[in-house]
Amino acid sequence: MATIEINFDGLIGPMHNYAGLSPGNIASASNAGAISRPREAALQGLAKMKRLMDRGLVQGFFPPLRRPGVAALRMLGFTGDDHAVLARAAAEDAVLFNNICSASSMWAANAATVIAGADSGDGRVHLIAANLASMLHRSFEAPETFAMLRRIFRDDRHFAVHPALPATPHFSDEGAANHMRLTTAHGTRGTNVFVHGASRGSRFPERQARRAGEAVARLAGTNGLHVLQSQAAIEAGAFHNDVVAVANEQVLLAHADAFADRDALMAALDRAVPGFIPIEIDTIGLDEAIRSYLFNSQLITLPEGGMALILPAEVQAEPRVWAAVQAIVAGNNPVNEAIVVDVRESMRNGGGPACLRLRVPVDAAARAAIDPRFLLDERRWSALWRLVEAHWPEAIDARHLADPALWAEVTAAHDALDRFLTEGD
Ligand code: SUG
Repeated sequence: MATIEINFDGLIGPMHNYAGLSPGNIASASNAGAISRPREAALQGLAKMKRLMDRGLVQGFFPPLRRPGVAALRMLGFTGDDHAVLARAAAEDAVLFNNICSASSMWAANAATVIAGADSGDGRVHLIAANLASMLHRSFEAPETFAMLRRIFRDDRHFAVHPALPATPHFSDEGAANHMRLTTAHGTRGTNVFVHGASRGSRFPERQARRAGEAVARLAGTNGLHVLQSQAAIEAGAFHNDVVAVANEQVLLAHADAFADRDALMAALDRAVPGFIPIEIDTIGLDEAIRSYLFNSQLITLPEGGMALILPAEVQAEPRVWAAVQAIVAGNNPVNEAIVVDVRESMRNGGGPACLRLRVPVDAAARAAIDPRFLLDERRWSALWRLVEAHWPEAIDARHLADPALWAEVTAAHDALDRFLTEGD
């Protein structure tokens, strides 16, 4: 079997809510305090996974990290039973409490950076957990994500799972959302592009440090291009590069203003990637790109050949964006299909189809070494669907996260998922 790419989607957790925790992420800020619908959110995510499975792609999933994050609160000195820990934190530090309630691990593109075996120094697939140091709520994910990745990719002959880099602004790392791989085929040696920000007096935080990409490349034993994101993109709300660019095999689809030095990047990729196909879009503004999340689509290779874009439904609401999609699909390039999915609940927190998944390229032996409980077939997908329908809360009011009845409901949902996962042990 040739090397394929498996998408691992974050199953949207039962605590999914809109607390407005991410400055610079315009959707998150503008929906602060809104009512979320965790059950619908998770079902939307599962429906997206099924669309890819139905096209013959291998699909995996990451279970949501447990929230509210009692473990994080214990590390910060809160004691007692779980209820006491949560009650005290809610009473003493409402801001901290909201942060440990975020279901943000759903955005699996931020879980880790993945370096393909064909590019790494030792032939193994390297996964470097992201520290997510720039946002408090996301920083709590790192140690738990590392443990989860170790569990799923535990076979050291095929995978090397690294803990997160030091959690300081110098190494601020948001994972695969700021990494692109260009190559002639998934199994062929490729060129890794690490995109970063820089302190430029932007009104929004620059969430990825150059040193993080450099350290990730060293850890995986690979080289790469380190590319500065344009300030205009960050100012427009592109808090991650994957909001303005996506790559797959030899194709780079990007907004024309995504990078600080577009010419240098295009020239370097032209030299490095045989058959490089840039698709640059300059017919829409950065604002339209960010409202619609056109570039936060998944660009996938179809088993029968050719590529498809998995786009959020919001692209259809913007006539110029939808026209751009039609032009891409009709153009002289491998992208010949547009598949529109509804992930509105995640979109309202700034997470489109691409944010929800981590791409892991594997050959046959590495694929066989993955813990099969985290790979989906029809039966396991249906079981997850039923589990979500039975246990995920219907709605959460972000102003009432400190309600013990909600903690109990969400804990029961996590327990049900844990039982499902340990059945195979
Ligand atoms: O880190 N939103 C996430 C969205 C992440 C999207 N991922 C990618 N672009 N790959 C973030 O800003 C919002 C949570 C809140 O506001 O409650 C949030 O964390």
